Amino acid sequence: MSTFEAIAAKVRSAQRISTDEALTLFGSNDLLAIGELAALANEHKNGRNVFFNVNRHINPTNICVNRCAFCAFSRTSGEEGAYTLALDEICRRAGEAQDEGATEVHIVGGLHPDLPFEYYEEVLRAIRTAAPRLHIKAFTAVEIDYFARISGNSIQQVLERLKTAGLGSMPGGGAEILVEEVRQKICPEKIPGQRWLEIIRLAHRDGLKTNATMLYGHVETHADRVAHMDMLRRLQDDTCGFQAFIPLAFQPENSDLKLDIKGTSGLDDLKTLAIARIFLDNFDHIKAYWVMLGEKIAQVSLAFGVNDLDGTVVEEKIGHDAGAPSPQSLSKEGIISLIRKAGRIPVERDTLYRPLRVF
Ligand code: V47
Ligand code: SF4
Repeated sequence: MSTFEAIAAKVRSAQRISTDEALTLFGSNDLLAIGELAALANEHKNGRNVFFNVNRHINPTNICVNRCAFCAFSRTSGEEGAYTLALDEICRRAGEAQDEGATEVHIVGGLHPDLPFEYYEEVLRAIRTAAPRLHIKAFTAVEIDYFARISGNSIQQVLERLKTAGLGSMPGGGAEILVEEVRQKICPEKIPGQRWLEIIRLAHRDGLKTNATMLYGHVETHADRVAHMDMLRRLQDDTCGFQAFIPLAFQPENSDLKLDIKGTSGLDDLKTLAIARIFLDNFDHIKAYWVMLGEKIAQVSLAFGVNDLDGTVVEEKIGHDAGAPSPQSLSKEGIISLIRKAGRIPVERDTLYRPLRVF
């Protein structure tokens, strides 16, 4: 196995590290040394700029047939707290976001047992009419697979129809940990990891950019995290369609995964973000999602290889239903100040990472 010094030499000369080497980094407790390497890898790509965008999350329904064990957001139809937003309400929220300066809506929801595929096309069309300036980033690979099943369409047909209705790109959810043994424990009803990768490959081939997430801090091992990132790195070598990698720290409250844990540690969060920056040499952006990390760790992560902060959000349900202690939203000024105080340059971007304004 490589020593830390051998790995450091590779990172300094911009060479790719192996899965074994990533595991060595996970086994090390020298967080600052790992962070320094990640910061270097990031500086090569992004200098001192840190991206953020102004967006709003809308979750049209929390009714979901999958009921993943880690998910505190989903409900069964008829259960207390189950909801489905009316199209008018979705449009109202999108319009409000546009008026307040957002450039993106982020739309994901449960796999509803009764709504037809046409409903989701309607959602996109209605947003496009109500808020034509917003980029619509919507639907995970898990939802796309479900739409294909309920409509009898192929994945390609579903993607084409959604693009026609206004889909601009896709978020990175549903990946969880792509290793099958882990999925069997945390989300047995969800599509297999290989299917997630297949759908993302088709989306990339179709010209859609996507993100990739990793839900960590539950039953998975370090080897599982590395295997997950390796699958993403291989796909990215083929397609170049991923924009950002977003590690999601597991929030344990109200979830059916009865683990004796209080959530991830700050050390694990920073180490995971830093190793992701080092290992995923073909990803341009590593995004800290402050909703799951908390504002303070998100800010510190900017010295550990992270170059993208998500976002202003406004209202978030998935993490907060699971007990995330972070606030519901961060103002644009709040994000700018957080980046500035970390000694970096805040750059507002659009969904496709075109700079809109340097602060
Ligand atoms: O897929 C569910 C995760 C994801 C919990 O692409 C949980 O820009 C932690 O994917 N604790 C949805 N995480 C959110 C998501 C996302 C968020 C921000 C930006 C982007 C992007 C994507 O939330 C799900 C699942 O992995 N999740 N429950 C929980 N208890
Ligand atoms: Fe449904 Fe997604 Fe929650 Fe799983 S994570 S139960 S698919 S909403």
